[in-house]
Amino acid sequence: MTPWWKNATIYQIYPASYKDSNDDGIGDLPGIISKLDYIKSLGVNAIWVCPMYDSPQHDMGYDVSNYEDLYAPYGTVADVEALIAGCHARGLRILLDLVINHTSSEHAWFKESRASKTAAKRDWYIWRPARYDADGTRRPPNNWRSFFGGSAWEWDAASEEYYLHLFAVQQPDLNWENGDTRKALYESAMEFWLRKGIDGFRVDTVNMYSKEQSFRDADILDPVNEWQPAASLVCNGPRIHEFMREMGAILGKYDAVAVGELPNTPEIADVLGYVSEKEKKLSMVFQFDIVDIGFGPDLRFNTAPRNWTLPDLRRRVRCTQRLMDGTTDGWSTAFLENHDQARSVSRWGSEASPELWARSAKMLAMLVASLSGTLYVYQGQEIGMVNAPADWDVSEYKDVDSINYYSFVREKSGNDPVALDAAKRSLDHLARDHSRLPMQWDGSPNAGFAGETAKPWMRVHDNYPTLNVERQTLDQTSVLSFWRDLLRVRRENPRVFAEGVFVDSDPLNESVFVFEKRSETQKLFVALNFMDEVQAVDLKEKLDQPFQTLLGNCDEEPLDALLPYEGRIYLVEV
Ligand code: TEU
Ligand code: CA
Repeated sequence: MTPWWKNATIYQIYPASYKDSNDDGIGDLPGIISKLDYIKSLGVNAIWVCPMYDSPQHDMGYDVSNYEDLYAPYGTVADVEALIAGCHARGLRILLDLVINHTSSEHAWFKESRASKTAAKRDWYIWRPARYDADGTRRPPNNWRSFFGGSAWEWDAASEEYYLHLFAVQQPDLNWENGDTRKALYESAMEFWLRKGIDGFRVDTVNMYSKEQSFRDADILDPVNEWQPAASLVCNGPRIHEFMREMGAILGKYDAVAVGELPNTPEIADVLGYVSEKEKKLSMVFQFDIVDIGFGPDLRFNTAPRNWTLPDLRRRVRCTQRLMDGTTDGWSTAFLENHDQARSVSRWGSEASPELWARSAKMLAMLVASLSGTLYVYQGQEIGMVNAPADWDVSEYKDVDSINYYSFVREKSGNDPVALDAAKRSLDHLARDHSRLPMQWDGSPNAGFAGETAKPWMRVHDNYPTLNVERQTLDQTSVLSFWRDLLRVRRENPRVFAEGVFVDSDPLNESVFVFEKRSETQKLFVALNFMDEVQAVDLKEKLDQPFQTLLGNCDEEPLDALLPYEGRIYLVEV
């Protein structure tokens, strides 16, 4: 029996930016509840709600100060219970976000831990003494870089030690080596909500809980930077699978699904360690092969638009898809967007004209929805939302990752305008902020995200009068209508869409991405033009059996050419 989540499409919601029901400018749970009928109408099977827990919001809720209560502007625990009931009443399932590599520095546990070196909960976090230079200058315990830049260690003057924070200073890493800490996490962050009937979790940074305990310096991979990336020392550590088995046992008690965020794990054998069915750990993972394309080699933002090639993208697609080639008992995911990624149309499609914007949004939809694995759609992707305009001032970027990067460049360059301009252009291209602009519901002020008197926490995109749900609902040729059709054909042909074997027979082609998906009884041919010019193709030689065109984003369908950003999905019954 195929578990529900294998052939499912899961819709990701970022609570701060989805729907503000009380005009305080912040999205909230009653707002999400008011949109459940819309969500159901998309044809998705479940929602994943990003952290709504109590938090000082230094990292938009990924800094949890109380796992068992809500960030007040989002609502109350009762609102979550109403959201769970609202989902289940519509045949939707609900996943919450599980953020247990770290807590907020405002969490009671951390306050107790930092009280003194001998505090009962001292060992619940990762404290280490300073190192000192020859001249007596105090230094962090090692050279690890935080994922948000700078040292991964913060000096606590009161208790005279450093604590580890792989992310923001306000996100101290929990010490998973301590069994009491794990037990408290399993109860407070997991079972408190599982008992309320949620269907599972998206698990944040799922491979970072076991660090190499030597805490030795990371290899110098970036000689010009004082702090070094430590992914190899903090990801997939020595006890991670022991911890995964503990979590898997709890999830199993509730028959709950778990999708783990698995960065920095390129080897399939390592991925299988997390998602092989017989391991009884996680159900599936988010791998970063596709979405990391185009990132800088050292820093995410040290890059420029369109610095990727189609052969590189195809190779990355194959990296993830090969896990589901019928030879393994593992499972993965298909996604192009989430709250950490810039908008897919801006990264890989076109905004050159309204026609190319819509066509490329549909082309990218056909790419991701034709891939095997559980499909994830991020709020706004279904209407083709795009990056914030490049002429917005840098002050519109609210994300800690963006703010830290811009400050880093300002410091490093001595406030050099050329360097700062390049940094702003990098943020315009790849900042996480682009996925966090308020959802665009209609053409009213604030795009219907909030009432016209509200001041949304993040600026609404200027294009909301023409790019919004209401306008696209009325238009059968809209991106939204296309996504509804696409999810329908995927639902109607689950074996070949969600479980079919991916075959790319032309991996070096630099302009047109034609791939197949094969099941026992059907074959898909997906032909996608990634360029803004007409491309000659020879689809005739592939379509040598009777075929059906399931979907396409242009009117004509010559077998020897594809228009700019044209895509088609053909179905062959074998
Ligand atoms: O993201 C972790 C994260 O940033 C990974 O993608 C990885 O560490 C990095 O990209 C290097 O590959 C999760 C959440 O999705 C993010 O929003 C949070 O900021 C972060 O964890 C901390 O909780
Ligand atoms: Ca609100």
